[in-house]
Amino acid sequence: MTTILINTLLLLAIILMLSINLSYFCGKEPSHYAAIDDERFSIANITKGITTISNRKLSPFIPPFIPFRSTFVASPKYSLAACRIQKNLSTILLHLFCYLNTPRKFSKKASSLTTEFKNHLSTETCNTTHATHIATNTTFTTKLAIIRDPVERFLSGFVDKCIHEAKNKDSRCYGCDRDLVCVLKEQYTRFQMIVDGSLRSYSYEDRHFAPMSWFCDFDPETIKNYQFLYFGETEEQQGQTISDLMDVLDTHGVDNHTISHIFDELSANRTKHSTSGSEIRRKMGAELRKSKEAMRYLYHLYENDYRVFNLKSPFIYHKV
Ligand SMILES: *[C@@H]1O[C@H](CO)[C@@H](O)[C@H](O)[C@H]1NC(C)=O
Ligand SMILES: *[C@@H]1O[C@H](CO)[C@@H](O)[C@H](O)[C@H]1NC(C)=O
Ligand SMILES: *[C@@H]1O[C@H](CO)[C@@H](O)[C@H](O)[C@H]1NC(C)=O
Ligand SMILES: *[C@@H]1O[C@H](CO)[C@@H](O)[C@H](O)[C@H]1NC(C)=O
Ligand SMILES: *[C@@H]1O[C@H](CO)[C@@H](O)[C@H](O)[C@H]1NC(C)=O
Ligand SMILES: *[C@@H]1O[C@H](CO)[C@@H](O)[C@H](O)[C@H]1NC(C)=O
Ligand SMILES: CC(=O)N[C@H]1CO[C@H](CO)[C@@H](O)[C@@H]1O
Repeated sequence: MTTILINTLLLLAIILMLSINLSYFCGKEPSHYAAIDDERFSIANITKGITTISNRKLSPFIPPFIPFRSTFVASPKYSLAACRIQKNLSTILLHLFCYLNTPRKFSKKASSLTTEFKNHLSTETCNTTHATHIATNTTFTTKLAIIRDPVERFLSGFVDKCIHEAKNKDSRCYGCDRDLVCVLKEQYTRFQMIVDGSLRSYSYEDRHFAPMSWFCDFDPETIKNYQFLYFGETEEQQGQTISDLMDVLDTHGVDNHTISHIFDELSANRTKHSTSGSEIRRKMGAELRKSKEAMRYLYHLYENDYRVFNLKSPFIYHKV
């Protein structure tokens, strides 16, 4: 009898959650999130009770820590390694680590860490820069991962894959043709299938939209071995990430000359690394905020990422 009661309560709670009016970016400042007004009514507080007692099948949230193939780079010399989560930044990380692993003698010309750099790096050095499963490898005293706001990450991926790349490839983003809800819905279904083991082959889109907590061999234990750098959306935040990264290099004995070179490269080309300033990005962001359905999918897809990485969730619970 108590089981029935608990189940009924659970159902009610879930229905209540589904009817939560989500809003996003309520503030006037588009690059900042509106904070959760009242802690007591925070989604974290409400869902905490539910997710701990309900089984996975009942929860509409995509769970964290599903193992997903990841790539890593390492510089054993500096006892430093990193997990590459996001495509764009991951290219930079690869080049940066190649640069660290390349003997100091190489020419000034071969200095650009972003686009041209890779043409000058030795393939051999870059090959050995790749690593596997760093999370528990004690060779590296610091394991880095760069994380980004989950909704911003989705938006950036959407603009990049589902708008720009889809221009030359109709099948891109499941043929959704710029439709946010269509992509989110498809992705939500696919991730649910991945979670319950019924989907075996992953799409290009899966890799870009999967929750960050699925990467890097993260689990509740290994995640503690990582040092996180946060990649924000504003110039200032991105500048901060770069300085944080330089501090890490400094701590690991990278010489000043190399650090200042890397710093100049990353700083000069910083704005190119993100699409946060683009017109289309703003337009899609506005469209996203207006769509309740899109917001609900985002909430179910990424709320766990906000929790796992201790990021301020943009989803607001409104008292009803
Ligand atoms: C949802 O919340 C927003 C912001 O408070 C409000 O403008 C909108 O009317 C609400 N929608 C519903 C259906 O309650
Ligand atoms: C959750 O709600 C309870 C009861 O209202 C409150 O005491 C607690 O501080 C809240 N915790 C968080 C994390 O908001
Ligand atoms: C980096 O920025 C500098 C200065 O704007 C530019 O000259 C250089 O070509 C850029 N490098 C890359 C790889 O984009
Ligand atoms: C680097 O790796 C690629 C792909 O794995 C391989 O084809 C190539 O031969 C390697 N080059 C060197 C110099 O090891
Ligand atoms: C740790 O990483 C180093 C360098 O990449 C590698 O040689 C070693 O085999 C790794 N150790 C384990 C236990 O994976
Ligand atoms: C390198 O930087 C550190 C701290 O910024 C400074 O104390 C040191 O003198 C610098 N070394 C050289 C060789 O410039
Ligand atoms: C360094 C790098 O790969 N930058 C890319 C980031 O993504 C934008 C948008 O697709 C590209 O234009 C940049 O080249």
